[in-house]
Amino acid sequence: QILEPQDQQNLQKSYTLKDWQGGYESLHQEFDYWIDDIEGEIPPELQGTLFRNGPGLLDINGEKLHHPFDGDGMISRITFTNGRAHFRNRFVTTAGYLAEKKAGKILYRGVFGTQKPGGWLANIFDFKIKHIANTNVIYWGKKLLALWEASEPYLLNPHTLETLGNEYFNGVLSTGEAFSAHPRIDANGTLVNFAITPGLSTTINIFELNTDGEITNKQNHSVAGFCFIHDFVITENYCIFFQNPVSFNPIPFALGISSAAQCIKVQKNQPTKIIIIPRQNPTKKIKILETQAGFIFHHVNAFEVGNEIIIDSICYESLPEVEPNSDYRETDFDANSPGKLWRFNLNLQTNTVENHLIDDRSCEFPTIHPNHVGKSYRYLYTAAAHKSTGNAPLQAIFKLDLESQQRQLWSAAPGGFIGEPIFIPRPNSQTEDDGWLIALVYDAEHHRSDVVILDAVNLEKGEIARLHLKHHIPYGLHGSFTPE
Ligand code: 3ON
Ligand code: FE
Repeated sequence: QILEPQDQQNLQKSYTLKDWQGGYESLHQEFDYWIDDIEGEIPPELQGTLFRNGPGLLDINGEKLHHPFDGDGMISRITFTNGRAHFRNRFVTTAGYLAEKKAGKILYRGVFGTQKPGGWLANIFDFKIKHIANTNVIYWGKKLLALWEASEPYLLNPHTLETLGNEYFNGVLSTGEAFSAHPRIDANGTLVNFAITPGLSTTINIFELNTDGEITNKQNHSVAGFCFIHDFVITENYCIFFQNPVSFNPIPFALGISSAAQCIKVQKNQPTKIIIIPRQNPTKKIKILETQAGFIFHHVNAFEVGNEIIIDSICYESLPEVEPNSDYRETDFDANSPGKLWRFNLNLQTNTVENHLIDDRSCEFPTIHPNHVGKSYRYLYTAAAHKSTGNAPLQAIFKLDLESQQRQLWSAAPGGFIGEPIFIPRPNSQTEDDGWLIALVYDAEHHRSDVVILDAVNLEKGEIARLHLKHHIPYGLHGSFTPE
């Protein structure tokens, strides 16, 4: 058999596990400095601040966390001004973070497998989970909010990143009430978010916030069964949730044997329920359609065309189980199923769902032009594997033109590992892809992270600028850009 050059390349790995592992070291220090080690040039029109969140600590005083999603949130802030860039990072000083820092040991159970030391006896009947704030950070209504889907937001000073306390939106949220890490901002400038109240049946809460950061609308809906819903999509008229096919058995959690997330099992052959909730008219009934979709963390976007809703999402055939005795640093990428882009066409007239694979490449952390949220769109960008098939760490940025089907790839392989890219429109841009993509790249060779700025029109011409930080930033989750 004669192999194409691309196949030959695909036979070799684009990374080593050792290089990848370096990005999962804790960062203890908090920095403040102007970035002066820069290749290329920061576009002078690029003005504003990129905020990023993610687990900054992967251990507590040397005791390893079981999973990175259990790590304390650390905010990084990169401010672009007149062709220069300033870096600052601070931990979100949640009560749990401060208590564990003081004690010098793990005091709480985490959702994703971290247990208090001492085995099940030390954890049995302890339902207290550490509230962290590690998943997203948004600047909205002049407030900087660090988000984690199982609790209320943390309010931070947008300049110093000092934690100021929890945000309850003038009492609309109550103590402990959740506010997800995946808000969406619609074309009218309204921020829409949700929260899951778990149980045997689940309540989905939906919030709408005005530009002053006030909650102006709150509705809740009860749906049958347990839900693990991390993200959602909006269109002009609907909020849409994919209820992943999972079962939840709380007994091992109660007995101190495993964490809450370890009690969730994906039911591969069961359908996903697509919950369609009207936004404007709460008296209108919610509609539930079914499809086969595996497991979904993130959606790209959704929009309405006549009687159809079109939704693009990243689907996993199965989820790696976070085994109690496993070490995520030893992940066998080949043994896990990759996340792939799928399109779902929901027909609200016939109540049917069709779906098809958009691309075979392993990807995660999709992003689009902010003005196209909930509306038809042409370009999507996502972190992706270097190779076009199979599962591997995120090392590249993939651009897909949904109209022409053209694909572009910028890759940091073999020594670079990438996080979520953010699309920033160029001021006064006329076309949807006229802007920049900014991402943090962990450079294993130098054990430090770079801020990479790409031209979103053409990823393949290489980076416009690469800003070398003085240190690494552990692999993060989500972030956002504000031109202010
Ligand atoms: O659903 C129930 C209610 C609820 C809110 C039960 C529950 C305990 C699971 C729960 C809590 C969920 C939480 C706290 C989820 C937190 C998720 C998190 C911190 C991160 C998720 C990240 C997702 C992805 C896909 C990350 C991918 C990363 C890479 C590919 C590489 O770095
Ligand atoms: Fe997420």
